[in-house]
Amino acid sequence: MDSVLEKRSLVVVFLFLVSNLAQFSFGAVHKVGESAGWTTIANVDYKQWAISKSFQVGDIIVFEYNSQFHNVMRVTHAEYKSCNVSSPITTHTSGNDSIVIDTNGHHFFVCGAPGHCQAGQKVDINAPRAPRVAASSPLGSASATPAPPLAPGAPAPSSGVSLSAPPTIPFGKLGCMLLACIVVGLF
Ligand SMILES: *[C@@H]1O[C@H](CO)[C@@H](O)[C@H](O)[C@H]1NC(C)=O
Ligand SMILES: *[C@@H]1O[C@H](CO)[C@@H](O)[C@H](O)[C@H]1NC(C)=O
Ligand SMILES: [Cu+2]
Repeated sequence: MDSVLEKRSLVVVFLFLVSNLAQFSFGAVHKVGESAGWTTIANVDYKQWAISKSFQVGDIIVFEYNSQFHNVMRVTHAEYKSCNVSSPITTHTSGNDSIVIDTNGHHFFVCGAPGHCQAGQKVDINAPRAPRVAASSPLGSASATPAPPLAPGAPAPSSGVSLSAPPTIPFGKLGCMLLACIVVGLF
């Protein structure tokens, strides 16, 4: 009896730790345009690139480019849409700019060189409030569906937990509640 309970609580503690590690892990680094970088000559579809990524607060966006020809300007949504670079929020010109995504929501970047934004050198970095479940790995979204809720007292699942996809926050809360139940049950 005791050992079953112990095993179960160990599993729950483990899952709880994993879910929290995933939540508070260090920010991922995303290089805009991958090897092509931030440019107009490679015909990079920055919209498609951004859609294929999962951005979160704390992530680092790297713009790598030839600073003789390009720059990076953070602009408003309206300015992004109209490629208006007359009053950017911030301007980066190093040629190797690391920008930390420090808030949820959309972050709009364009190149300020004449005609470049119109030619498609613009990117919308969206860090949604709830972390996207879609896997960012090239292997595809193997487990895009969230785990079904656990019935109270049901044994914790020993399989079906994918380490490639970060656990969702409700799962962490559920793990927390289960942990509390088991701790209370032990004493
Ligand atoms: C560009 O944006 C600035 C500041 O938002 C605004 O004053 C200006 O009218 C805009 N220009 C165009 C052509 O929309
Ligand atoms: C840009 O900076 C990163 C580190 O921040 C470095 O690893 C990379 O080599 C740099 N790239 C260039 C072209 O300097
Ligand atoms: Cu440019």
